[in-house]
Amino acid sequence: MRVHFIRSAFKRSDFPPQDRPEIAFAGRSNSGKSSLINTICKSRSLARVSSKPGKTRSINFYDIDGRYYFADLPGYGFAKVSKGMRESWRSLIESYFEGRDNLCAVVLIMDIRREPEEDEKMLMEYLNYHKLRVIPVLTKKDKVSNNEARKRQKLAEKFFKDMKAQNPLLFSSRTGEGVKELWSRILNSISKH
Ligand SMILES: Nc1nc2c(ncn2[C@@H]2O[C@H](COP(=O)(O)OP(=O)(O)OP(=O)(O)O)[C@@H](O)[C@H]2O)c(=O)[nH]1
Ligand SMILES: [Mg+2]
Repeated sequence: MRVHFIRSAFKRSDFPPQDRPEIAFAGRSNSGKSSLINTICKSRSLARVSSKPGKTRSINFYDIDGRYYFADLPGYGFAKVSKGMRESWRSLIESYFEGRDNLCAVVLIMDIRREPEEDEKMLMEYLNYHKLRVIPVLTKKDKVSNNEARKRQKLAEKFFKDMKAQNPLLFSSRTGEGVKELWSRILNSISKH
């Protein structure tokens, strides 16, 4: 697979043309979005993995094999950032979701150790309103025991069922668990778009 970084977008006019299927990756800051993109692209350094959460302020676009775009969205849910920062996040995200017709699915990434919260609920309602397909992923599975993972998965299943979304899949960027299943869901959403 040939993958490369295209650009960081801070406004609509920076977005690439809508000439191919696109998949977006959304989730709380520090949930593991960039790591997941690197893992499924078999690249160590395609997407910048942050040591400081909430650093990504732009939408980062990647070219996947000249066939698709991946969009790494800035993380949400940063209690520590200013209101001004939150507003600029909101306006960038809204300008992205409103009218991105080539967008086939949004991979919603959650740290398996966290329960879905108000932020996830709001994002899900927003995505449902825009009739966007959601692929929920519980990542960092290697951080918990299998027992704990099952417990977390059950909780998340209920949440996503209530939100009329697919069942979440278990993933780990450390072990590669879930990579095949995620690709199959991504390709499925592209073929159905
Ligand atoms: N053990 C483990 N650590 C992970 C996994 N995925 C991500 N991490 C770690 O979690 C931290 C955050 O990962 P990122 O991929 O930068 O998260 P992000 O969602 O892109 O963060 P922002 O861009 O700041 O919103 C890093 O220290 C990663 O090494 C995983 O599956 N397992
Ligand atoms: Mg990131």
